[in-house]
Amino acid sequence: MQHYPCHMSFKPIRPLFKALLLAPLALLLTGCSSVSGLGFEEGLSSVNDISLSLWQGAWIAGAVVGVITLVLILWPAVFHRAKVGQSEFPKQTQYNIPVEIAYTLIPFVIVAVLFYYTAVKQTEIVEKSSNYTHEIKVEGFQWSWQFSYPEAGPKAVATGTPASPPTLYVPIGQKVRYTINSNDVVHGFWIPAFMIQMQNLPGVTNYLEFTANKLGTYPGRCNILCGRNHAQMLFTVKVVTLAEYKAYLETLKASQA
Ligand SMILES: [Cu+2]
Repeated sequence: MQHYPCHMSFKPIRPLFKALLLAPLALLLTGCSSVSGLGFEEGLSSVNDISLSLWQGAWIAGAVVGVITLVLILWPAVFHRAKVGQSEFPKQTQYNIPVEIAYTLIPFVIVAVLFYYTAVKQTEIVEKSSNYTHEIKVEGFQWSWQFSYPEAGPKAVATGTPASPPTLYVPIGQKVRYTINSNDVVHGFWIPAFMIQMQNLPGVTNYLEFTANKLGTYPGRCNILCGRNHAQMLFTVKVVTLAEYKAYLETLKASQA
């Protein structure tokens, strides 16, 4: 058996190695305390509030897996380098059943945990209630959107075109049920800031209920590739006060008369 003076040759590397290990950890810890949303804006909609802990948990889980993976990569690279003057090929370990079971099971457990929490939050987000106060119909078509407000009668309809994208008016603090469908192909009703997306399917009606909690204007998109002019399926979401919302519905009705 050959003896290598490890403690002699690796001393200068250790501080660097420690720094490499601590840097991502420090970044993670400072990130957690200063930006609790980790890039996720809190309080914009009821959906943001539901999925915030999922978002944070996924980041923390990703960071833990990332740090462990980094250590596993750096450890052999630093401590198991070819020694000076070493000529023999290192011992090879193959078909190690416990190790193979471990690296099959661990990713499975990670996916299962993420899946479980995602399913719990998704169930909460898509839950249908009877206590919503407004209903808005969202119809996707090639290549724009039609928003209808049945509470103001059949004339309260805003139809967009690619040249003139429509605006979806939403009353602040009010639970709205969105009735989502399509009259041609599959589209995707997506408001990135609100963390919501639901497919518009021809022949199927989907429902989504949420409350917008902050006044403002937010971009809306189609996020299903639906044809040549998919990129033009833009819309704007305007969160307004209840009085402004009602006034808007009246002007909408008047403009259709
Ligand atoms: Cu589309």
